[in-house]
Amino acid sequence: MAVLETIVVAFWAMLPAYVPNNAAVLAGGGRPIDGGRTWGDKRVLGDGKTWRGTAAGILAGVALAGVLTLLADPVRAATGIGVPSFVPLAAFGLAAGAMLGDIGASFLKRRTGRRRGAMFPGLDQLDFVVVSLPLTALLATEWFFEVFTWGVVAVVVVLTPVLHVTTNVIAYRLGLKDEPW
Ligand code: CTP
Ligand code: MG
Ligand code: K
Repeated sequence: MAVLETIVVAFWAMLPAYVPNNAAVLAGGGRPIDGGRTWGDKRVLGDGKTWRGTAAGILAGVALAGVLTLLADPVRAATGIGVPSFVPLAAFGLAAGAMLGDIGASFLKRRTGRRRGAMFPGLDQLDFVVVSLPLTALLATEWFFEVFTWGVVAVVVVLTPVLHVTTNVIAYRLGLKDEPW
């Protein structure tokens, strides 16, 4: 695969994992997942991880995978780039894995004494990749290894932090997010 094609495929394949975080920011609020519970003197997850945000994030990711699946054939025909369609378990694995990774990151942040909204460079940018890819490999194994070649994975690891930083700065400037990370 040519470099440009690999980049397009990686971005397309990861969109259902990228969008849940942004949807959660827009939809978040209401009851926190940890119900306000603490472990030791610190919250388990904190007020930044809510049921509503998580559900909206997963739904948005799965819905986007559905739209991309409808678009895959026409885009392939028009551009010759082998963008993938999504089987249902892949869509769910990418979206739910992204939310799960973000929740896991909050757990680690609270354990390490970071308050809600504090930054954790590296983890903030890659938490959702670290869980969404293995979960998808588990749930939709055949699909995963067909789409996520080593080249695609390498692009994802480089591209994701760049996109994450860019979208969060934009969301912050628009007043949608409290911090630019
Ligand atoms: N959000 C949510 N549910 C999620 C993830 C995010 O409701 N599962 C919403 C919350 O309103 C949250 C905002 O999106 O404050 C920004 O998300 P994020 O940066 O992940 O959370 P933080 O507030 O920074 O909290 P933490 O320090 O735990 O990451
Ligand atoms: Mg944050
Ligand atoms: K986060």
